[in-house]
Amino acid sequence: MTVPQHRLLKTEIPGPRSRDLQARKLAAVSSGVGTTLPVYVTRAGGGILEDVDGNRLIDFGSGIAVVSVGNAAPRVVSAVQEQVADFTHTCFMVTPYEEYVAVAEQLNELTPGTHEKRSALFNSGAEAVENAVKIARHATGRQAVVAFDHAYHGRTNLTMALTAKNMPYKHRFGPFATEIYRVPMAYPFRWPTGPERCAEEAFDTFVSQVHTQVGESNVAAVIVEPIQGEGGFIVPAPGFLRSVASWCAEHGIVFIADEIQSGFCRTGDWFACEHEGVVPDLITTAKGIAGGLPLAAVTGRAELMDAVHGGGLGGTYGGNPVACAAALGAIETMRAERLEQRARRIEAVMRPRLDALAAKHDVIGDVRGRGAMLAVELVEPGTLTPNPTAMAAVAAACHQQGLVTLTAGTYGNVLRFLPPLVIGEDLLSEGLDILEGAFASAL
Ligand code: PLZ
Repeated sequence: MTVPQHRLLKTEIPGPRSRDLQARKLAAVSSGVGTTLPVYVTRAGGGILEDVDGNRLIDFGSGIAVVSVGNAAPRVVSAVQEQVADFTHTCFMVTPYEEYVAVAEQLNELTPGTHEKRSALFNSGAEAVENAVKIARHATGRQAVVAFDHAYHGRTNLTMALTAKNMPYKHRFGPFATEIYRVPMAYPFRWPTGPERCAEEAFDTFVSQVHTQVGESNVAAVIVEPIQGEGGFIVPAPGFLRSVASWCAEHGIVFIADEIQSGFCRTGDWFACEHEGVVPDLITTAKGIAGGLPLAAVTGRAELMDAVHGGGLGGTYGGNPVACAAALGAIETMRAERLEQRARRIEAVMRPRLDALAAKHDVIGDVRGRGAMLAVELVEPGTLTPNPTAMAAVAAACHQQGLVTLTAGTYGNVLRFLPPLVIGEDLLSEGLDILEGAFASAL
C-alpha cells in the first residue's frame, strides 16, 4: 500500500491549502453541491485519506460505502490501467465487449437466489433504481410503486419521489413523479408499541395501507433497502422483509431490494437481504461494485429482465469498459480477501466499543447496523427526541482529530460508520478511541 497507514495531523483540519481550495470551490462550484468535510484529498488507500496539507485522516466513510475494497485497490488499479490503454469506450449498445458480459455473469452468480438471472448495467445508483422501476412496470403492466418511510433511492426525478426526506433532497424540486405510495418502515427503535411487536404490526399496516389506498393489482413493485442507508442505518425488525417479499410474490408484485449501499460484502454477507433469507425479484447495486468507478446494475429474474423490448434499456455510458474492468478487479478482491468475513470482524471489534459508549453516554439511544455498516442514533437523554445538535458536535470533534465520519438520519441525528473493509485493526481501534474522545469532549 503506497499511503502510510498511520494518522498524521500536520495542521488544523481543514488545513490552509484545503481552505484555499475551498475558497476556489465556493467561487467555481454550485453551492447546491455540499461537502461534509472540506479537506482536499491527494492520495488514499487502505483506511487512510491524505490531504493537500499532508494530513492523514482515518476513513470511516469509504466515500459513502463505495471503496469497500480500499481506495486505489491494487486489483482495481491494474485492471483499470490495462483497460484504459486498450480502449475507453465503444458504447455497449453499438459494438459490445466482453467486460460488460463478465460483470453481468458475476452479478447473476453472486446475488441471492439460484433462479435464472439477467443483468443490465448503468452509471449511478439512481439510474439503476429508475431502470428497476421501468422493468417492473413493463413486466407487470402496472404502475404503482410502494416505498417506505426513511427511504433513500436517489436524486433524479423518479428517485426523489421514492426518497422520503424533504431536506435537502426534495425541497422545492417538485413536482415529483406520480404513482409512488409511502408506507411505514418497521423501525424497531421508534415503533410506537416497542420493538417486540414491530415486525408484525408494521407488516399488518403495510398490507392494509396498500390494500385500501392503492390496491394490490395496481402495484408494479415494492422497493426497499434491506438496511436503510441515508435514512439512518435502520435495520428492519427481523422477519419484516421476509413477510413483505412473500406477500409480493402472492400478489404478482415485483420485490426490489435496493442494495446500493448495503451490498458487496458491507454487512457481512455479499448482500444484506441474505441475512433475512430474502430472495428479491430485482436487486439494484452500485457504490461498492467497482472500487470507486461509476457503475451500477439491475439484476433479477430472467423473465422480468427479458420482458422488456430490445432497445428499451440502455444509455451511452452504461457499463463503460473501464468501470467494468474496475468491477471485475473489485469483485476478485472481495472474493480473494473474503471481505464479507472482514465486515463481520469489523462488527466484532466495533459493536462492543459502541455498546460501551452507549452505556456511558445517555445521548446514545440506539446502536445498530450489521457488519461494517454501523451507527448510533442520538437523542435527548431518556427520550426519543432526536438530538441533531449532539450529533453535529461529535462529528465536528471527530473531524478535528482526523477521523472522517458521516452522518445520516431522517432527523439528522445518526452518526454512521462505513470503514473500508480492508482497514487495519489498529486504525479501526484508533478511530474508535477518537470517537470516544469526541463524545467526552463535545458533550
Ligand atoms: N439507493 C440505497 O444509498 C446513494 C447518496 C449521497 P447514486 N446514497 C448516497 C447523496 O447525498 O447524494 C444511494 C443509496 C441507495 C440509491 C442511491 C443513489 O445512488 O449513485 O448516488 O445515484
